[in-house]
Amino acid sequence: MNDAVLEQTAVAAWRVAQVEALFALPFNDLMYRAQTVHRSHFDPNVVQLSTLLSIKTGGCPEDCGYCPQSARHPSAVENEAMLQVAEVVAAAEAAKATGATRFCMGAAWRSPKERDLLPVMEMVKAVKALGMETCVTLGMLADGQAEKLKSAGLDYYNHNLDTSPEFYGDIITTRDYQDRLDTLARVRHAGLNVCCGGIVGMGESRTSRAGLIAQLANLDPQPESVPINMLVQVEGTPLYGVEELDPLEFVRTIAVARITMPKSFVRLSAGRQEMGEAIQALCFLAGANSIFYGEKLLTTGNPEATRDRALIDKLGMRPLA
Ligand code: SAM
Ligand code: DTB
Ligand code: SF4
Repeated sequence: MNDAVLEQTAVAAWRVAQVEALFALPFNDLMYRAQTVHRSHFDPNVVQLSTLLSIKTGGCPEDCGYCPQSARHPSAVENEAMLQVAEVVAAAEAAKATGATRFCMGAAWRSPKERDLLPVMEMVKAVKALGMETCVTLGMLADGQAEKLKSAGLDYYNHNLDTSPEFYGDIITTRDYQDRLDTLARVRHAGLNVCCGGIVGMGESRTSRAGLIAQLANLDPQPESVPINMLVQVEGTPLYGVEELDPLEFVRTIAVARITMPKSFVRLSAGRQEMGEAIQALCFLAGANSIFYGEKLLTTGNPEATRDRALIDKLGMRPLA
């Protein structure tokens, strides 16, 4: 593939074939390109730290094939009540004390009910008052809800496209791709920062991974934050036992996200606990510059903060202040 085909201007949309061509580059060439792009927009030795908290766990009516919180899967996690604002503030204070700059609150909802929005707004306000960036992920939003969250002090809304439009129906049947794009448009319209990414390792093809990246890169403007999750296989979910993705293909996905979304924070997200330090280091070299930090994601494990600090140190990197 010659360079002209791989070149991309700011205005033209990424075609899936162009993104596939990036995936197909020799590994060293791909890493070099990703690192070059990365260095023209970011300090390559700085990593942003976001801590997650599940503010409403389990009992979700959706059927996402990867998710342990769907009530439709046999060994789903317990359906719990929403946390109290004071519990959330305590967790955010602890996250801030360990060095996180952003606090992300997730709820296992298809979409938030109006009556649920008030306590979430209180949480956002209280976390913001600690001097942290705030993010929530609550499912699909109706008109006006993003504006309410914005008025409470919300900085980011996370809503993932998860996979390519073509593979999507194999993973989720209870909402469609357009529903997700509509929520992302509402988030953008309200003046919030967009956090939008996906999951790989769900048995998708490389073309599907390229399709996901093309969708993300063609959002206009591009998302400020792009979480790339490696599927965490949870027993009892439909995707448990799916063939595992080669870790180097995960690194390639990070590199392609970096090249196509040069100014976005690309987050090396779920799946780090199952990854060695060497693969994580390659992800940073490929242009990842954010991680989830703290021993838990939403319901599954994540490396201990002390281990992550040791890794960041070992690589001569430093957390974004
Ligand atoms: N319920 C809301 C929704 O789906 O929009 C918000 C929370 S949901 C758990 C947020 C994201 O977590 C999903 O879009 C998916 O990308 C990711 N996720 C969930 N389970 C995962 C798993 N087992 N492995 C990797 N990522 C996962
Ligand atoms: C995202 O892309 N990944 C996070 C966050 N956004 C909300 C969630 C990962 C969840 C992993 C499975 C779990 O812990 O339940
Ligand atoms: Fe529900 Fe979100 Fe899990 Fe899907 S990913 S089952 S919407 S909590």
